[in-house]
Amino acid sequence: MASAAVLDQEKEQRDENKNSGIQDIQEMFSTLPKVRAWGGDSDYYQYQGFWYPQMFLEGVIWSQQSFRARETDIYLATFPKCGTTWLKALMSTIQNRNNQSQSNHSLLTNNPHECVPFLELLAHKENPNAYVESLPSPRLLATHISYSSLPDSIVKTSGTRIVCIARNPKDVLVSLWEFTQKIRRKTSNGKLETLPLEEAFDMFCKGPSVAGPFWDHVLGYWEASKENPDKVLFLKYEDMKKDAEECVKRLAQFMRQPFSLEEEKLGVVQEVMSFCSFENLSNLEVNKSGAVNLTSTKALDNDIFFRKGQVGDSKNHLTSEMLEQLDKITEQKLEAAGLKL
Ligand code: PAP
Repeated sequence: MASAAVLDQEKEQRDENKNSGIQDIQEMFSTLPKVRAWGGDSDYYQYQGFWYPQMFLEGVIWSQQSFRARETDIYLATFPKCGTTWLKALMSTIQNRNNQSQSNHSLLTNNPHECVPFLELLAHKENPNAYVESLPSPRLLATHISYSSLPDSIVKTSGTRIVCIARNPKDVLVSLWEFTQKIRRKTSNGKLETLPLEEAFDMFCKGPSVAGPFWDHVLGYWEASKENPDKVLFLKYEDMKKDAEECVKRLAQFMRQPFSLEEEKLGVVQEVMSFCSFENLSNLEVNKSGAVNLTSTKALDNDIFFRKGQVGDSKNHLTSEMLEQLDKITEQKLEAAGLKL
């Protein structure tokens, strides 16, 4: 057994490594373009063409340096506010449908973000490498990292599967703005920092937001799905709202956990869909009153992940000029690649 002195020495060494790691990262951060955005308490840094708040970026770098994918891993990759919470619920329900029923479903007691963690935020766990290694296969993880910055091993490991969901950017902007309204920094007199919609619009169009620019982010996954449809499945929030059944079946098939004919006959697909619907999830007690610790420092109320869950709410918030401008950017950036949002 190791003596207390040896353990102390090892701990000192670990702390030293950790501190020098932090110093390296801080030096690297000081070379990156940076802005203060979205009324939050963190700077946003531009790294490999995409913007991340410091906590996310530390995780992006950790995952690039240390994370090892497994053949059986399944990833959910999203730009924020495109349907992450919904897809986390659906994917974990599809994956666990044989071990849980409506009465002992893990989503009855956990927000979808607890069931499927964000890879980059696991960096802030006490021992992230050991933690990700301890997760049983097939691992289900989510990420907001751009396709071009994903850890090499996710892209190169032939068996890994990546599901991406995208959404019309006008609704994404409004959803993001409404979400940010609820988590803004407090000023010295205890009031929330103001975040005018015009300012959010400007930031969103220019790029700085979590994993922005939006258009480059979705384009990366769209192109990867065209190149390798067996590895990357590209879904749209609006299609899911229109025909969830078809999307859920495709999703299960892609996850290598297709619904059997027997399951289809028994109505399991409809059960999964209705359990994960906005109406059901947003009315669960856990999502009305609970909170989730996405990082070790910040707990978020579960209800902020459920607002309206509708298509087209942006027209109730954005001016016609804003709507037009966003349409124009979307056309310019995505049309040539054959992507319509
Ligand atoms: P995240 O990336 O921060 O996790 P994400 O879940 O992608 O957020 O987006 C939240 C949006 O999905 C919200 O949209 P809204 O602001 O326009 O209303 C939220 O209401 C919606 N949402 C959450 N759960 C569901 C669901 N089960 N079905 C449909 N939409 C949902």
